[in-house]
Amino acid sequence: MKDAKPFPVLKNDNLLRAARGEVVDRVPVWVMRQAGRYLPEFQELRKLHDFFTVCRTPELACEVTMQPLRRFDLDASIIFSDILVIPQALGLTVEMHAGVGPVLPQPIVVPEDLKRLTPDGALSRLSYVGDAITMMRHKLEGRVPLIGFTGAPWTLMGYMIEGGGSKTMSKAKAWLNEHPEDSKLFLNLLTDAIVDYLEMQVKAGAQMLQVFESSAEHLSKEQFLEWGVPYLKRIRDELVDRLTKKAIPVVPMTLFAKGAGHSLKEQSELGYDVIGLDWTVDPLEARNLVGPNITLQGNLDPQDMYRDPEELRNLTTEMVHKFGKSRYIANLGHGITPQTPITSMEVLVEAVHKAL
Ligand code: 1CP
Repeated sequence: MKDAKPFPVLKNDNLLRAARGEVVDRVPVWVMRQAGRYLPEFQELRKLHDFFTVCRTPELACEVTMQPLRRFDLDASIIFSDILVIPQALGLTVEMHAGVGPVLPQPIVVPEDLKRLTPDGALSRLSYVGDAITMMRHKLEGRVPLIGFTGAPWTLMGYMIEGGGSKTMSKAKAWLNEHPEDSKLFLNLLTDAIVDYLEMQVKAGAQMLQVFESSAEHLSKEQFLEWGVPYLKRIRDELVDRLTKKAIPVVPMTLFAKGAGHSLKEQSELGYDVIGLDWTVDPLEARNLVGPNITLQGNLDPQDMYRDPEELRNLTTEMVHKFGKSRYIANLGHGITPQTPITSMEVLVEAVHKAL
């Protein structure tokens, strides 16, 4: 790496200990999308810079990554980026439209369009993420671990076919039925790019990794087992294999498959250290399904962040009591939403730390 200085020693490693099943001083807590639109300082910075300019400029990406840590006593940071940087690196244009979200004006419509993707050199086009991670490790001064992340193959395929977010993912689901062989090709191409990308993030300094399979919610259990699981397994297996061969320490990995509470047992068999839960899953049932050797992460309903502080405090305490202090990382069951009051984050973090 360009910056050869050793990284500062980690002071609060509760997140990593929880992921490995070791004893923690306190239940670690972080929040998906903790750097984002609910923070006025994020909104201010976004008035000055386009979304992908923030992602591509390490100083700006680090500033935004640091913003929630200045306000809240969080136990993790997550590098500011987006899952759609991979489709971009594969040659698709991705625009961020205010109030809409990501838009891909030239989506993959027919199997022939796969030829437009440019996997050669994709990793070098993502080097800015590695630069931001390395810079962030220094700026954190060892305060908390830094999480790297990626979108999972099915979720990325969905955005690339739909041309953006979709309530149904119906075009992408039609591909699975109408072009099963090309769908496999597509998912394998994405899996290869993802493994390269995660290896690069670990080399750059990511201390933990999360794979976002956010669009699992659109698949039936049978479809998730066919179109999600094999690729999620290959990501984990190949990454471990590559790092091990290069004598690079393997970092803990989280799988967050939103809406796949139907397959927790299957998810727990893929080799990930942590399984992220959305809020539809009952903590005790999840623990029964995954057994004692997996860490669970989640899973307060992001909507609960709009409740009175007292109610939010009680719900959070109750959640932590259900999961317990061992093998647990507190989080929401999906990303924090833009109108969330800042005070709710304070209440959440404090309630987690005081619960046990
Ligand atoms: O203009 C803005 O500032 C846009 C808001 C925004 C932000 C803050 C988007 C657009 N992405 C992000 C950052 C982001 N995205 C992070 C940052 C790190 C952190 O957690 O603090 C992460 C982890 C993501 C991941 C991401 N992007 C996911 C997976 C997690 C999830 O929410 O399910 C997905 C599906 C996306 C796509 C995306 N990017 C942005 C939006 C609004 C969306 C969702 C669009 C949709 O499906 O309708």
